[in-house]
Amino acid sequence: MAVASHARDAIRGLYFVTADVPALGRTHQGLAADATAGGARVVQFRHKPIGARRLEAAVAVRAVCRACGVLFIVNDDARLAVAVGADGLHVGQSDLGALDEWRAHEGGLLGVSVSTAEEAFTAVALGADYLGVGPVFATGSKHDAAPPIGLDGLQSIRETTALPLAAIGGIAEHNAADVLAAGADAICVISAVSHAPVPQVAARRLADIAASATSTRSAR
Ligand code: TZP
Ligand code: MG
Repeated sequence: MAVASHARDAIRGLYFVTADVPALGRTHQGLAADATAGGARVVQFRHKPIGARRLEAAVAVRAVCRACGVLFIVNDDARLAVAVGADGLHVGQSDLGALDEWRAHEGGLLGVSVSTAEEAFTAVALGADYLGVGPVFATGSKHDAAPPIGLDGLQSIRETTALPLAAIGGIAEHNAADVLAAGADAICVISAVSHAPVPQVAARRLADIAASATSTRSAR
């Protein structure tokens, strides 16, 4: 099966990007378990500090994903993605150097973060299987995030490509339907789940919003 058609099927609904929140006693693994129990279809392991605990946490998140058949993606680090047998690698604009190492890993998905139509064209040319688009709204979860592109920015990228789009940045229950209506295939969140009073409930609500947007779209 072509990777692109695999991605079309895989990158939709709720896409959870992991975090650990020590102040709330929340770990990558625990939050991945909550998100998938709530209906997340994709989990991306994202942990910036490099060290032994990173590998340990990645392996634990992989176990959660494997147990429920959810797609497991690793952020930034192609070597880690290969080492833990990830289904995909997700890279930002500053991590495109990781691609050669990942390409050797046949059949794995490649996601690339983009904020503009130009970056989207380049990512498509580089062989991306899906695009992470954002930040759509202001976010407190990424200190070096680009300025928000808004729903208009998302829509303009939607017009450039048929690749699946995973929208990210400040997405939560109150704006998720608008993001999906603007053309996102998946809603990608960190804090809307990781900082929610009950992460599993928050994930379920977001997954339900995505499911009803998808069924409205296919009924048209
Ligand atoms: N890339 C663009 S915005 C962002 C990343 C990783 C952070 C999204 O986090 P949140 O809490 O869902 O706004
Ligand atoms: Mg990155």
